[in-house]
Amino acid sequence: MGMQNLEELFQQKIDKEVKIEPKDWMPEAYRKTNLRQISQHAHSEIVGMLPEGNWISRAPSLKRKAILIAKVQDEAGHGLYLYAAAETLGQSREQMINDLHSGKAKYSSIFNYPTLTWADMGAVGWLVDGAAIMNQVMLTRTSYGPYARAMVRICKEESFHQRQGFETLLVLSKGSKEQRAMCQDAINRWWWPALMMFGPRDSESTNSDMSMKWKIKRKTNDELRQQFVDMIAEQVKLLGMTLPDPDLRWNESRNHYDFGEINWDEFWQVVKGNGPCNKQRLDARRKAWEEGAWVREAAQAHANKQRTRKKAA
Ligand code: FAQ
Repeated sequence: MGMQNLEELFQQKIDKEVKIEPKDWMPEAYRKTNLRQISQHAHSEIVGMLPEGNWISRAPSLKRKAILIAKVQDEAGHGLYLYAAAETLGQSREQMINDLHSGKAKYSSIFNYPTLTWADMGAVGWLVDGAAIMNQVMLTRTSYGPYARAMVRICKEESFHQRQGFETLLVLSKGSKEQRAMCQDAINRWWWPALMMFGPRDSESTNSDMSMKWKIKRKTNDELRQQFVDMIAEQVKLLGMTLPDPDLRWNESRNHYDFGEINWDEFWQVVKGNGPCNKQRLDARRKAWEEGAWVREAAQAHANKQRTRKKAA
């Protein structure tokens, strides 16, 4: 069968909502963009453990500490399902991790901001996990089977993460004057970076057209960002707090909230590696990889022994 026919059949499958599975024929560009997105998503989950890990030893109570540990552990699990999904596209996990450590692969801009106070744990849960879910609910229906299936479980866990973040802030919002100020300050610092998580404006989004055609993405960056603003602009009222945007207001004719201009310079600086914590995050990951070498070697030696024993038996 000619290449063109294969591509037509492939697109027909996509249009009929048939999932693409690892052994199916797929255009090389489809394989590559899935590998890019899934591996970057996996890296985000793993790097995303660092800002929250920072507060495990300082959580204000045993209960809060147990919750935070569970959340950070969930992120590790998400990273692992996603690496496994990406591996089905023919790249080894080691290669993906090398690409992260060398700076070749991206991870979400959001994790290059510092977590300065306990209220940041609430703001990260509410806003960062909130933005993540908005994007990931769409991805449960993405066209590549292994990615879609990983997303179903991830979304269940993320919704618990978002609720715990909101509840953390709700407690602070009812607390002392200092606690309320800490809550507002965390919202002020995380709001704009959370909006940047959805990626560049549609007009600047290089991958969107093909990803929409192939149903890897089902909503554009701007559509998801708007949906997120509409949700958070209402939820913030329950906290008795405000969002740091003087242009935020309900627009009757659009049936959406209008909001101010994102600082795209800042976004691209962070994506290029010049955000407040980029260096710290990559250094931490490289160090963890080096210090974990003996565990990987021991696991490999054990697997080899098992194999030789099985052969001998
Ligand atoms: N940061 O053409 P597009 C989490 C890059 S949630 C850095 O629009 P695309 C949970 C983009 O890669 C966070 N780079 O790209 C958690 C591309 O460059 P490339 C992770 C960004 O792929 C919570 C270029 O800009 N979630 O981890 C960003 O169609 C709390 C042009 O952009 C996901 O990864 C950014 N924000 O759309 C964990 C979801 N935005 O690759 C711990 C899956 C864009 O061509 C604690 N990913 N770029 O060199 C996606 O849905 C998509 O990849 C988008 C970007 C929507 C992020």
